[in-house]
Amino acid sequence: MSLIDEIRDTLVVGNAPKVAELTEKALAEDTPVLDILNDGLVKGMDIVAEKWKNGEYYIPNVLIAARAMKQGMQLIKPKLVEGDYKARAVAVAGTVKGDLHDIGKNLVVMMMEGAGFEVVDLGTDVSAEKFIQTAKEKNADLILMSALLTTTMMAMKDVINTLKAGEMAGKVKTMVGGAPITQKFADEIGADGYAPDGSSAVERAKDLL
Ligand code: B1M
Repeated sequence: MSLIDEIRDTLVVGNAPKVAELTEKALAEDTPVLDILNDGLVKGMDIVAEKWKNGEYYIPNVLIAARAMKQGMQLIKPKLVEGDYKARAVAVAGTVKGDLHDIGKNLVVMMMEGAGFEVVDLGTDVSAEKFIQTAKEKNADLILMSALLTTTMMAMKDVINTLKAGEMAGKVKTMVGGAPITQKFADEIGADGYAPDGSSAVERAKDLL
């Protein structure tokens, strides 16, 4: 079994110290960082998601796998952010109000930082006011919103409507993403951009600026 497959399978069983050890080993062997991310860590999390859906895994299993994912991500972050570019633009990122999922958002943040964006990460459960106030304080070019729940998707619309009604209207672009988000939904709520994953988020953000 390849080292990357081992990372994937170790993440699925939630063994965080082992995921960290294998990730360090893969980095030491000069394994491409995007292979570790996409074929190891993200694929492992996909399997966890599938197991949860099938009723084979419960929330504690998902949480320990998420912790292992975070450990691996922390280790590859320095490599991902070794981008060639200098601060391309400033983005404010967060998971919208009521939503605590942050793995995908963290990945998008890392990819954006890797591409030279300065990202102010507000974490999870972020209100419209917090997004907009921070964008104003940081003189940001972009607001990046993530949502994983069908019940929290509409919070993205609140951010966009509040933004359009205030003094920051037209001064900052908005981009949305997350498992239930589609281009159609992004258009409906008036977001400037949508991306299905971290790499396309970087490309879309570059297009918007
Ligand atoms: Co939650 N959860 N969860 N969960 N969880 C989902 C989303 C769910 C689909 C599982 C299921 O039922 N099949 C379901 C939502 C159903 C729905 O809304 N229709 C669900 C539910 C129901 C819940 C709870 C309500 C469960 C409960 O308590 N009864 C609860 C809600 C808590 C809350 O938020 N208020 C809950 C809790 C949790 C945990 C805490 C256990 C844990 C989160 C841990 C954490 O994030 N720190 C968790 C997890 C891990 C998941 C699943 C299994 C995996 C999500 C994930 O991390 N995926 C998820 C199932 C699934 O998605 N299939 C599920 C890996 C990650 C890399 O992908 O986040 O999609 P993703 O991000 C991708 C893209 O979407 C995109 O790029 C990323 C990289 O490719 N992307 C963007 C994301 N943001 C972007 C922003 C962009 C651009 C692209 O631009 C700005």
